[in-house]
Amino acid sequence: MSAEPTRTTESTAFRSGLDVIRGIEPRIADAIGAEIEDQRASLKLIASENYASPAVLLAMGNWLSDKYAEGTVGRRFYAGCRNVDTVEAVAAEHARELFGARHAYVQPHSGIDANLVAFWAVLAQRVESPALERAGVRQVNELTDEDWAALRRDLGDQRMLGMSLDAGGHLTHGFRPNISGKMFHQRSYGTDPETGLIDYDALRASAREFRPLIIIAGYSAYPRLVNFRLMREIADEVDATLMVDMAHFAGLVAGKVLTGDFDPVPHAQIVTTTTHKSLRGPRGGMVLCDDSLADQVDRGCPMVLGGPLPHVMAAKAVALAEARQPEFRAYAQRVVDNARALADGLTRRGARLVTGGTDNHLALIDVSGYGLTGRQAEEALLEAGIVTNRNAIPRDPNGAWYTSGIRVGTPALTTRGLTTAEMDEVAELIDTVLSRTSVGTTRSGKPSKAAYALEDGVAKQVAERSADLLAKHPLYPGIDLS
Ligand code: DSN
Repeated sequence: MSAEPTRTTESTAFRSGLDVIRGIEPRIADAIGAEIEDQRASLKLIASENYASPAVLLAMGNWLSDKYAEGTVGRRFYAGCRNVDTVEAVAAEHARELFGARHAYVQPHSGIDANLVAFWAVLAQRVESPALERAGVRQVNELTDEDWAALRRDLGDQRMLGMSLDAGGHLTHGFRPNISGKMFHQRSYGTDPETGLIDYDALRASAREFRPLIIIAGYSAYPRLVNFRLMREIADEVDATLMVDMAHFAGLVAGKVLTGDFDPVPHAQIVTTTTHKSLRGPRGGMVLCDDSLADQVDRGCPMVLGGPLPHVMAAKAVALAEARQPEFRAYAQRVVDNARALADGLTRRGARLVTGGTDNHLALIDVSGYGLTGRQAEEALLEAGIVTNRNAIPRDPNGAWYTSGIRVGTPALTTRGLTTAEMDEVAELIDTVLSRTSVGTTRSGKPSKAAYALEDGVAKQVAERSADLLAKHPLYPGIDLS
């Protein structure tokens, strides 16, 4: 974490803030205080989480939150947006510079919002439809019933090719429980059963046959690199738009660990991301695109989004400024080094990893090798103070609820300062818990996919070792709320 400003300043800022909140609703002040203590005490391996800096957190707690600012910089539907204009322009400038993008739109409130903006922009650009054109330029509430009927007809047959969920793809990439799966006919591409890697030949064949409007790349549980140059080549061959959702690995792109074929920005026409994962910013989303999509993307609000969250855009600007510092490159490299050390440590102890290892910030443990479901493993690890999440593995026999996988990621522990040598100790703790957990039973004595039994004393012993490790790397050392 940044050493500036001083400990005293940070402590004063957060302590004073909590005092003010406590005066109105003490339970909320207590919950905020308890959250930092929980985070300090746990070994956080959730691949999509991180610890934002005090400057990022503080940028969100202020009166920028009070402003409505629908529209874009210099062209708002509300008066008095001078300061919001500054905030949004600075955030977008940092985003463009950091990622080398032609255009940046920093308003989306989350990853799904960023994806919806991108889907709409591509539809508006690519689908020939007078109704769609009208929808793009009018306020949605001005559309007539006839406009809506025509719109549904014109949009009815659009197709999206996205990575399958069990291969590590994301729900918002065209899957049924999500609106994207209702907007598009979706077909999935997956991974090779032998290697676990994306099968680009199969992807190409599928794209030629399916003729999607959008090929979407990006993942939330794939532990290897994606060749975006090749993906663009395939997209061009079938006249599809390449969209990359880099939410998970945006920090690795920002930190120049993913470059050349593995940097999505020069290859995709449109790139979306969240800002709170490896990028270490506030909870939110962002869209980067080339000039041809910029106007449509800027119509995200009011087409898809509500009014922007100016306080969160301010925090995005701060986080992006941090990510432009040389230290962030060192951080991104350490995230990957740590993930590799963790994966090696697990493999040496006999754990089975999907694809056999990792090239990015995450690894996926196939816990069926320990005789467990993901659900059992997740809960046993949590009992010992290790926070992970269960995740499907390719062709998972236990489905998306119980799963056979545990996803582990290193962005958070790396922010905390853990080293590669210490990741070996983390691997030891994970392996200890998993190898000493057995399948529990239901009340009627049948084996249960949810129940587990951790040997007596293991949780305590692992929690103590984990506390020793974490004590060497205090979280938010500049903040003392006592
Ligand atoms: N929920 C995020 C993750 O954990 O990967 C993705 O949206």
